[in-house]
Amino acid sequence: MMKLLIAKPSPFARKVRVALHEKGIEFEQVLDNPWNPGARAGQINPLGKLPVLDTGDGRQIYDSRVIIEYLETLGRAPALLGQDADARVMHRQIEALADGVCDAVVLIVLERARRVVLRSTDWLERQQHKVTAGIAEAARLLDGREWYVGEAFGLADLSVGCMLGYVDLRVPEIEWRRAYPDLDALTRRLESRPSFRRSRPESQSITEVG
Ligand SMILES: N[C@@H](CCC(=O)N[C@@H](CS)C(=O)NCC(=O)O)C(=O)O
Repeated sequence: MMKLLIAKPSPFARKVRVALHEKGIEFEQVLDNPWNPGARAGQINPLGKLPVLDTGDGRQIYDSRVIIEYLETLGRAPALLGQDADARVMHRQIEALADGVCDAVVLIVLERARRVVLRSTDWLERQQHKVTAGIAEAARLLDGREWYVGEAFGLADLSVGCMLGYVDLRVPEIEWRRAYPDLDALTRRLESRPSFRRSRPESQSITEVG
Protein backbone atom coordinates (compact mmCIF):
# COMPACT_ATOMS: atom_id res chain seq x y z
CA MET A 1 0.00 0.00 0.00
CA MET A 2 1.15 3.56 -0.67
CA LYS A 3 2.26 5.61 2.32
CA LEU A 4 2.04 9.38 2.44
CA LEU A 5 4.10 11.46 4.82
CA ILE A 6 1.94 14.37 5.95
CA ALA A 7 1.48 17.08 8.52
CA LYS A 8 -2.14 17.78 9.44
CA PRO A 9 -2.04 21.52 8.65
CA SER A 10 -0.02 21.17 5.41
CA PRO A 11 -1.88 22.42 2.32
CA PHE A 12 0.67 20.65 0.09
CA ALA A 13 0.04 17.33 1.80
CA ARG A 14 -3.69 18.04 1.59
CA LYS A 15 -3.49 18.42 -2.20
CA VAL A 16 -2.16 14.88 -2.44
CA ARG A 17 -4.59 13.51 0.16
CA VAL A 18 -7.51 14.97 -1.83
CA ALA A 19 -6.12 13.58 -5.11
CA LEU A 20 -5.74 10.09 -3.60
CA HIS A 21 -9.25 10.16 -2.11
CA GLU A 22 -10.75 11.43 -5.39
CA LYS A 23 -9.09 8.60 -7.28
CA GLY A 24 -10.16 6.02 -4.69
CA ILE A 25 -6.58 4.97 -3.99
CA GLU A 26 -6.09 3.55 -0.51
CA PHE A 27 -3.09 4.84 1.36
CA GLU A 28 -1.63 5.02 4.81
CA GLN A 29 -1.02 8.47 6.29
CA VAL A 30 2.19 8.83 8.28
CA LEU A 31 2.20 11.88 10.52
CA ASP A 32 5.34 14.00 10.77
CA ASN A 33 6.40 17.46 11.83
CA PRO A 34 9.04 18.68 9.37
CA TRP A 35 10.14 21.42 11.78
CA ASN A 36 11.13 19.03 14.56
CA PRO A 37 14.71 17.75 14.86
CA GLY A 38 14.86 14.18 13.55
CA ALA A 39 11.75 14.62 11.39
CA ARG A 40 11.17 11.82 8.89
CA ALA A 41 10.81 14.35 6.06
CA GLY A 42 14.50 15.24 6.42
CA GLN A 43 15.54 11.59 6.25
CA ILE A 44 13.84 10.88 2.93
CA ASN A 45 13.72 14.26 1.21
CA PRO A 46 16.94 16.30 1.14
CA LEU A 47 14.79 19.44 1.20
CA GLY A 48 13.23 18.31 4.49
CA LYS A 49 9.72 18.99 3.21
CA LEU A 50 6.55 17.01 3.05
CA PRO A 51 4.50 15.51 1.46
CA VAL A 52 6.56 12.50 0.42
CA LEU A 53 4.84 9.50 -1.20
CA ASP A 54 6.22 6.01 -0.72
CA THR A 55 4.78 4.28 -3.78
CA GLY A 56 5.11 0.83 -2.28
CA ASP A 57 7.44 -0.32 -5.10
CA GLY A 58 10.62 1.26 -3.79
CA ARG A 59 10.12 4.85 -4.87
CA GLN A 60 9.91 7.91 -2.63
CA ILE A 61 8.40 10.83 -4.53
CA TYR A 62 8.40 14.32 -3.11
CA ASP A 63 6.82 17.63 -3.93
CA SER A 64 3.05 17.65 -4.22
CA ARG A 65 3.25 18.61 -7.90
CA VAL A 66 5.43 15.64 -8.81
CA ILE A 67 3.34 13.26 -6.71
CA ILE A 68 0.18 14.39 -8.51
CA GLU A 69 1.94 13.96 -11.86
CA TYR A 70 2.76 10.40 -10.77
CA LEU A 71 -0.81 9.71 -9.64
CA GLU A 72 -2.08 10.88 -13.03
CA THR A 73 0.10 8.26 -14.75
CA LEU A 74 -1.81 5.50 -12.92
CA GLY A 75 -4.79 6.14 -15.17
CA ARG A 76 -7.33 6.29 -12.33
CA ALA A 77 -10.41 8.46 -12.77
CA PRO A 78 -11.02 11.28 -12.37
CA ALA A 79 -8.21 12.74 -14.47
CA LEU A 80 -7.22 15.93 -12.67
CA LEU A 81 -5.33 17.63 -15.48
CA GLY A 82 -7.53 17.32 -18.54
CA GLN A 83 -6.37 16.02 -21.86
CA ASP A 84 -5.45 18.93 -24.08
CA ALA A 85 -2.28 20.96 -23.64
CA ASP A 86 -3.99 24.30 -22.97
CA ALA A 87 -6.10 22.79 -20.19
CA ARG A 88 -3.02 21.24 -18.56
CA VAL A 89 -1.13 24.53 -18.63
CA MET A 90 -4.11 26.33 -17.09
CA HIS A 91 -4.44 23.72 -14.32
CA ARG A 92 -0.71 23.97 -13.61
CA GLN A 93 -0.70 27.77 -13.70
CA ILE A 94 -3.48 27.98 -11.12
CA GLU A 95 -1.78 25.29 -9.04
CA ALA A 96 1.44 27.37 -9.07
CA LEU A 97 -0.54 30.44 -8.01
CA ALA A 98 -2.22 28.57 -5.12
CA ASP A 99 1.04 26.91 -4.02
CA GLY A 100 2.78 30.30 -4.11
CA VAL A 101 0.14 31.74 -1.77
CA CYS A 102 0.68 28.78 0.57
CA ASP A 103 4.48 29.34 0.50
CA ALA A 104 3.86 32.96 1.53
CA VAL A 105 1.52 31.87 4.35
CA VAL A 106 4.19 29.45 5.65
CA LEU A 107 6.69 32.34 5.70
CA ILE A 108 4.18 34.52 7.61
CA VAL A 109 3.64 31.77 10.18
CA LEU A 110 7.41 31.33 10.62
CA GLU A 111 8.04 35.06 10.90
CA ARG A 112 5.30 35.40 13.50
CA ALA A 113 6.88 32.59 15.50
CA ARG A 114 10.08 34.67 15.89
CA ARG A 115 10.60 36.84 18.94
CA VAL A 116 9.08 40.29 18.43
CA VAL A 117 12.48 42.01 18.23
CA LEU A 118 13.55 39.71 15.40
CA ARG A 119 10.34 40.04 13.42
CA SER A 120 10.46 42.05 10.19
CA THR A 121 7.35 44.07 9.41
CA ASP A 122 8.58 44.67 5.85
CA TRP A 123 8.95 40.94 5.29
CA LEU A 124 5.52 40.21 6.75
CA GLU A 125 3.94 42.87 4.54
CA ARG A 126 5.71 41.50 1.48
CA GLN A 127 4.31 38.02 2.14
CA GLN A 128 0.85 39.33 3.06
CA HIS A 129 0.73 41.15 -0.27
CA LYS A 130 1.42 37.87 -2.10
CA VAL A 131 -1.46 36.26 -0.23
CA THR A 132 -4.01 39.00 -0.96
CA ALA A 133 -2.86 39.45 -4.58
CA GLY A 134 -2.90 35.67 -5.11
CA ILE A 135 -6.45 35.34 -3.77
CA ALA A 136 -7.59 38.26 -5.95
CA GLU A 137 -6.07 36.57 -9.01
CA ALA A 138 -7.71 33.25 -8.08
CA ALA A 139 -11.08 35.07 -8.01
CA ARG A 140 -10.39 36.83 -11.32
CA LEU A 141 -9.46 33.57 -13.05
CA LEU A 142 -12.57 31.76 -11.79
CA ASP A 143 -14.64 34.53 -13.34
CA GLY A 144 -17.96 33.30 -11.94
CA ARG A 145 -17.66 29.79 -13.41
CA GLU A 146 -18.31 26.58 -11.50
CA TRP A 147 -14.86 25.07 -12.16
CA TYR A 148 -11.63 26.67 -13.33
CA VAL A 149 -11.00 24.60 -16.44
CA GLY A 150 -13.75 23.08 -18.59
CA GLU A 151 -16.82 21.56 -16.99
CA ALA A 152 -15.29 19.36 -14.32
CA PHE A 153 -13.45 19.44 -11.01
CA GLY A 154 -9.70 19.28 -11.52
CA LEU A 155 -6.27 20.18 -10.18
CA ALA A 156 -6.87 23.94 -10.33
CA ASP A 157 -9.99 23.67 -8.14
CA LEU A 158 -8.28 21.22 -5.79
CA SER A 159 -5.25 23.52 -5.36
CA VAL A 160 -7.26 26.70 -4.77
CA GLY A 161 -9.50 24.84 -2.29
CA CYS A 162 -6.49 23.62 -0.29
CA MET A 163 -4.96 27.12 -0.41
CA LEU A 164 -8.09 28.86 0.90
CA GLY A 165 -8.52 26.25 3.65
CA TYR A 166 -4.95 26.94 4.73
CA VAL A 167 -5.45 30.73 4.63
CA ASP A 168 -8.49 30.27 6.91
CA LEU A 169 -6.44 28.14 9.32
CA ARG A 170 -3.31 30.30 9.47
CA VAL A 171 -4.24 33.87 8.55
CA PRO A 172 -7.97 34.03 9.34
CA GLU A 173 -7.75 37.83 9.58
CA ILE A 174 -7.55 37.88 5.76
CA GLU A 175 -11.24 38.11 4.98
CA TRP A 176 -11.66 37.02 1.41
CA ARG A 177 -15.20 35.60 1.49
CA ARG A 178 -17.10 38.87 1.38
CA ALA A 179 -14.87 40.34 -1.33
CA TYR A 180 -15.02 37.22 -3.50
CA PRO A 181 -18.41 35.46 -3.24
CA ASP A 182 -17.56 33.21 -6.22
CA LEU A 183 -14.53 31.84 -4.35
CA ASP A 184 -16.73 31.40 -1.29
CA ALA A 185 -19.19 29.37 -3.37
CA LEU A 186 -16.32 27.33 -4.86
CA THR A 187 -14.96 26.43 -1.43
CA ARG A 188 -18.43 25.42 -0.23
CA ARG A 189 -18.73 23.07 -3.22
CA LEU A 190 -15.24 21.70 -2.54
CA GLU A 191 -15.47 21.37 1.22
CA SER A 192 -18.65 19.27 0.85
CA ARG A 193 -16.78 16.66 -1.23
CA PRO A 194 -15.77 13.56 0.78
CA SER A 195 -12.13 14.04 -0.32
CA PHE A 196 -12.02 17.51 1.26
CA ARG A 197 -14.03 16.51 4.31
CA ARG A 198 -11.59 13.68 5.02
CA SER A 199 -8.56 15.97 4.83
CA ARG A 200 -9.56 19.11 6.75
CA PRO A 201 -6.43 20.95 7.90
CA GLU A 202 -5.81 20.97 11.65
CA SER A 203 -3.12 22.56 13.76
CA GLN A 204 -0.78 19.90 15.13
CA SER A 205 0.35 21.95 18.09
CA ILE A 206 1.18 25.50 18.99
CA THR A 207 4.89 25.12 18.16
CA GLU A 208 4.29 23.36 14.86
CA VAL A 209 4.04 25.55 11.83
CA GLY A 210 3.55 23.36 8.70
N1 LIG B 1 6.65 22.70 -3.18
C1 LIG B 1 6.48 21.77 -2.08
C2 LIG B 1 6.25 22.54 -0.78
C3 LIG B 1 6.20 21.63 0.44
C4 LIG B 1 6.32 22.41 1.76
O1 LIG B 1 6.71 23.57 1.81
N2 LIG B 1 5.97 21.72 2.85
C5 LIG B 1 6.11 22.30 4.17
C6 LIG B 1 4.94 21.89 5.05
S1 LIG B 1 3.51 22.82 4.68
C7 LIG B 1 7.36 21.73 4.82
O2 LIG B 1 7.51 20.52 4.88
N3 LIG B 1 8.26 22.59 5.31
C8 LIG B 1 9.43 22.20 6.04
C9 LIG B 1 10.64 23.00 5.66
O3 LIG B 1 10.54 23.88 4.76
O4 LIG B 1 11.69 22.75 6.25
C10 LIG B 1 5.31 20.82 -2.39
O5 LIG B 1 4.45 21.21 -3.17
O6 LIG B 1 5.29 19.69 -1.90
